[in-house]
Amino acid sequence: MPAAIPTPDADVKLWRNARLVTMASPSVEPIDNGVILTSGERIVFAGAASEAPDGTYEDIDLGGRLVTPALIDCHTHIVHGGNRAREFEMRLEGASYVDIAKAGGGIVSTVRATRALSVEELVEQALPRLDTLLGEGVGTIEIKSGYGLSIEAELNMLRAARELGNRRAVRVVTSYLGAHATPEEYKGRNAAYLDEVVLPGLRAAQAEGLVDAVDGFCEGIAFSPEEMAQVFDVALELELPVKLHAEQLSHLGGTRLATRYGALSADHLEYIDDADAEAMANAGTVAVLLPGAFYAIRETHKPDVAALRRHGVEIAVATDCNPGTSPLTSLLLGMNMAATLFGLTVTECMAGTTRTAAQALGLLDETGTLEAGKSADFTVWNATSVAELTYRIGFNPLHRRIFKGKAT
Ligand code: DI6
Ligand code: FE
Repeated sequence: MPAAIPTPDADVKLWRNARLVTMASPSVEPIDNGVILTSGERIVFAGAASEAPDGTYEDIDLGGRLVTPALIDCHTHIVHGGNRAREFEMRLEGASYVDIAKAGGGIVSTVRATRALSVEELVEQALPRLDTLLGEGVGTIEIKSGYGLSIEAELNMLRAARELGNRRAVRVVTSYLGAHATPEEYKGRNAAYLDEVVLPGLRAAQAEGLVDAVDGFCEGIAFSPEEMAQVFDVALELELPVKLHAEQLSHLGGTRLATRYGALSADHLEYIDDADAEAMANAGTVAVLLPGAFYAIRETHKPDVAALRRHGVEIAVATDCNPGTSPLTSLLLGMNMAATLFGLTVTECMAGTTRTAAQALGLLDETGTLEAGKSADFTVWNATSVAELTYRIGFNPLHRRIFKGKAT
C-alpha cells in the first residue's frame, strides 16, 4: 500500500496544464489538462484537473507539456574505475567478449582500476555518468558493486554508491555483486573466493547498511547456479531480496534458480526458454532487458519477448551502464534499443523505465507511478506523446525533472 495521503500543508503546489501519463494504468494515453497536487515530497492527487481537490495553492503552469513519472534506471554499474576502450577495439578486430575475459581482460581489468581508487575518487568518477542520466529525467537509480572483488574494495564501491545519493537529488538503491567474477588472486578457486570474500563481504556490507539487494553473474565465465545458491542462501538469512544476471551468453539455469528465491528480477535473459518465462511469471520476477549489452557485444540471440508476454512477465528496461559490455549512459537510448532491437512496444518501454523498473527494485509503493501517497518524482518533457521519448535516437527532450516535489 502507498504511504498515507498527506493532508495539504503550507508546502502545497499545483502543477497544472499537463498532458499527464501517470503509469498507474496500462495506458500511456495522456490525460489532457492533467494536474499533480503535491504536499512537500508527496503526491496528494494526480489526474484530471476537474477531479482535483479544491483549494488555493502555489500554481505552476507546465505549458501543456507531456508529464510522466521520473525515469528509473534499475540496473547499472556506474561506480567503477577506468575504461575498457582498448577491449572495444579488440572486439572490432574480431575478439569475442568471452575470449577477452578468458585472456584476463573484461571485468578483472576494471577490478585493477577500481581497487586503485578511494571512495571519494570512485564518487568523482561516477558523478559525470550519474549527472548524464539525471539530465534525461532519471529520479531513481540502482547501483551495483562487483568491481572490487575483495571485501574492502566491495564495501568502498557501495559506500561510493550511497554517497552519490547524498550528492545529488536522486534515489539510490544498491546491489551487492561480489559474485560478479573471480579475481586473479583466486583464479580457478571459486569456492575459496565465495567462502573468504563474497559471503563475509556480504555480511560486512549488510552490517554497515550498504546493501538493498544481492546480485550475481550466473554464467560459464562466472558462477554456476549451485555457487549462486550459496550466495542467495546468505541473502535469505539476512532477509535481503535477490536479483541475477542470468542467461546472458548461454542457458545455464540461472533464471530458474533466481525464481526459486523469489528474485525481484532476472536480468539480460537473451537465452531464456519458455519454462524460464513461466517460472518468472509464477514467482513475480521482473524480466530486466539490457539492450545496450546485446548491442555492444554484438550478441545475435534475442530474449524471447513473446514468451515473456505469453506468460504475463513484467518487463523492465535499463542501461546496464558498465565499462565493458554496456558503456551506455542514456536510458532514453536504451528505450529506443529495446524497441528497435527487441521489438518492445512504446508502452512496454515507458512502463519498463517507470512502473516495472520500480517493481524490479521493490520500490513500487514509493515511486514508478504518479499516485496519491507516492513520492513526487516526475518529469516534464518538451513533447506531447510517450512515443516521442522512445523514437528519437540521441535526442533529450527533457524540460524539467521534479524529485520529491522539488524542481531540480
Ligand atoms: N554481465 C555484463 O554484461 C556485465 N556484467 C555482467 O554480469 C559485464 C561487466 C563488464 O564487462 O565489466
Ligand atoms: Fe550488469
